[in-house]
Amino acid sequence: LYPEWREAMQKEINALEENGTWSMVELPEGKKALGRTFETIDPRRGEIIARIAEGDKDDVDLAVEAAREAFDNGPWPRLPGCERRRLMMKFADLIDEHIEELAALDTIDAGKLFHFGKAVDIPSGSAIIRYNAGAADKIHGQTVKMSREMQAYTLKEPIGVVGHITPWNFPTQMFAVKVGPALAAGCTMVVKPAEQTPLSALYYAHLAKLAGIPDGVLNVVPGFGHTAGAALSSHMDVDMVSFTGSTEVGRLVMQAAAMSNLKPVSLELGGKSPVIIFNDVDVDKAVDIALQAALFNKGEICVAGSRTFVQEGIYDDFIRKLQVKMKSWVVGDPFDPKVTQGPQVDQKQYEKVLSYIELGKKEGATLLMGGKPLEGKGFYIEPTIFTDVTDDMTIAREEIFGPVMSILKFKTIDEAIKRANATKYGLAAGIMTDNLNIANTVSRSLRAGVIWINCYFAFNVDLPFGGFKMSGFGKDEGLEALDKYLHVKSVATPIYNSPW
Ligand code: TXE
Repeated sequence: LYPEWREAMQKEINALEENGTWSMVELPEGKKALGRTFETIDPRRGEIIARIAEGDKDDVDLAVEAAREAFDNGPWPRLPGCERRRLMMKFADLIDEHIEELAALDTIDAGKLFHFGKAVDIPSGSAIIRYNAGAADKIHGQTVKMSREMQAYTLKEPIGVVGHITPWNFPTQMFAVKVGPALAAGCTMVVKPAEQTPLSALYYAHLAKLAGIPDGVLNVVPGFGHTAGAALSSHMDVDMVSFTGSTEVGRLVMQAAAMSNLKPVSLELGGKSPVIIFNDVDVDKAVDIALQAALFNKGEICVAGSRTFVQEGIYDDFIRKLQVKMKSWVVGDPFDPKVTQGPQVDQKQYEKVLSYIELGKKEGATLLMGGKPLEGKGFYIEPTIFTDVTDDMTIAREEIFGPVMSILKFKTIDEAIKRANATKYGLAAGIMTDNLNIANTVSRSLRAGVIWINCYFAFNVDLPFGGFKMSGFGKDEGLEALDKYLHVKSVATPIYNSPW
């Protein structure tokens, strides 16, 4: 870690110890914390960073109780929107003031690139909070003239107590895209961060409190999925669940919601996104984009461009240029600014990725480069590129969630569309061509929630994000995300002696 950062953290820890305010939660009388903890691991060395309080069903019950009370009787849903906006803006400002600490927490907890975190992850988190803060006082219904004798209007009301279950690959953005719109809508909430990366979520809760967001509005319960996560999704007093994670667990969350109080759910799940590169492109540029699409964030991103379709006319040139480009790809400690790829998040994901690499070799794909773990401590894997991949191979069908690029050759536009769509997922897709007709035809033909033409990862707070098919439903980001946390109520009333 950077010495200045360590010093600042130490000061903060000393102050907390002196004030005796280590526990930020005052438990109601008669309730006792269970005192169980779990370890969070630094993937750079596989060593323990800290022991975290392990929330279980009882803790989720307490947090939901607090959120319920804050929703039913507290100020948050009743504040004028501009007041919620003011407090959320303060929250966003505090995030910006703590960029360094937050980026460092996500680096030691998730193995993410520190400099990228400082420049992009954390500022985009505060931008998401700010965007939603700006919407907090612009939540409107409609007026409807039903007939000459009847008129009606709609009210948009906060949906209630929300459960947010988040994954570990983007601890900050996942927290912000869920909490931001729910806060703006006037909801209260319980966040269950991924057990691999609970640190920054706890820090965000601390900053929200400093910003003046009232007690009970934003609760964070770290813990495991099958206990704390399951308790949240099956809770009778939670009015909605917003989940990001694997398709398998998304199904469990939906099932729990259906079997409890039929709460609505939004699911942002896995993907197997295609990047389709046509003959007419600038190959150097295409290599840059396709490489980032497949390997960015060590492949731990739901929209990873993990199937690279290259048209036969440029195939050989593409492979040659890719090999040259890979020489500047550096795997190592994510605090080092020269490094482009850090370690996988934990032992489980590390082993999962290595087993997919073995499957790729066994099923007949050509290993162009990489394929091995790095020697020494930590969950580092060489960036791995397979060529001659065919659609039926496991590496072309299943989400690997690691630094593995699979290259597939195609001949015609129709063939590319058909093969790109031949997946149970539908999250994102990349198209690279200078031909407008091809770009338009292919973008309309792909069954995916996000299409990037001549770019990749073009996220924006104002652009709805979410998948089709088994990649889930419901949007994070954009004003669509706010709508998820609002009920629409229709109010009708007769009108007498209307002239019209
Ligand atoms: O995901 P889980 P895991 C994919 C990716 C990855 C695989 C497994 O392919 O390799 O999923 O990762 C909580 N009820 N994605 O096992 O288990 C869990 O505690 C309620 C894609 O880490 O889905 C965590 O907070 N909650 C994805 C969250 O679900 C439960 C990002 C996600 O963990 C639960 C992450 C249960 N029964 C993984 N079980 C994306 N879309 O970006 C677990 N959880």
